[in-house]
Amino acid sequence: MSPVYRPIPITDPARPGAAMQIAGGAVWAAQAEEVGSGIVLMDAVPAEVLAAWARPAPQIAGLDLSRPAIMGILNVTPDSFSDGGQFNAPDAAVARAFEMVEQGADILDIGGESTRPGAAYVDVADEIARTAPVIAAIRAQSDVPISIDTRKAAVAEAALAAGASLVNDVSALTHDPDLAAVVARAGVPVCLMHAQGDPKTMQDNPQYTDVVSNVYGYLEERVNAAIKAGISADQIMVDPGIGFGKTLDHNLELLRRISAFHGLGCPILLGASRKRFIGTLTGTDEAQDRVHGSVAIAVHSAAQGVQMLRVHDISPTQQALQLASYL
Ligand code: HH2
Repeated sequence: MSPVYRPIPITDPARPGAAMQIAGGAVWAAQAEEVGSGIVLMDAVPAEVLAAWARPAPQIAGLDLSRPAIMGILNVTPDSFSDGGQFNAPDAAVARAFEMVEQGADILDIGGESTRPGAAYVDVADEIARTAPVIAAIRAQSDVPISIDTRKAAVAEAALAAGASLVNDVSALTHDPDLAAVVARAGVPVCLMHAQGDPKTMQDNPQYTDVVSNVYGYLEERVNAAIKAGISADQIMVDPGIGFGKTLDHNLELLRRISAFHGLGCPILLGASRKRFIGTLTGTDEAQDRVHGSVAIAVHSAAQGVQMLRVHDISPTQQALQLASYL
């Protein structure tokens, strides 16, 4: 396993003259960490990693990622862990979509299959019937970017035909062998997320030698596979997959060291909103009661240079990020 390096983020207005700007955003670095070893000088970081850190983030679905974008979650499912059953009637889903845009969502992520731990598999036809009409209805009234959260080629194809602009695959193009070609042909961006195991079994006993290095290595391999399948390198986002085959300690370690993923040269997307680890740490059993903890993670992530935050609660996240951006 080759070493993984991480820019140690600086957001302080006083920064060393030699500091480098990370991915064209608000975060800088003058020192690095070799994950698992300790702090090293920038000179010790391989040139290709430094080049990846320095490269400004590309636009994704027309969004400027020099500041973190807010991706609003819309689950049109009966069983999602935090909002399941609330928005599965098409009218309620469309109304919720416009409410999120009004509150400051830059992009909407629409999913028709829950991937929460233990979730059941959803038939392709059902998943299309849940998602495509909602996407078409939003697109008929707005040009807001729309992401389809699916692992399946046929669902992505129907969503793209209905007006979706990005494919968000929690299996990083490993679940359905046809999905990479659909993304490549459409020329749309894709988010590749790390998961250990299938939703049904992933929380059974997740294990890593070093979680940051292992997740990094997996995403590096998946980025290369996506490029090989014809997907443009500047249209790929990466996501460490908080809660997908991870213990509390794994999640925390990934969040603390998330700036490591800038080394992949792709914008970073993070989905931590209302997840179980926030409940475990704060004693909040109900997902709806985890808003403040979710906002704290969003502000922390922005300070690590994360470019897109997938969240349920748009207004509080938007207000917190806006304030942080002035400081
Ligand atoms: N998390 C969930 C679903 N999709 N996509 C990305 N890229 N990153 C994530 O962390 C992520 C994701 C699970 O959360 P949610 O959609 O709120 O619930 P459910 O899967 O139960 O529908």
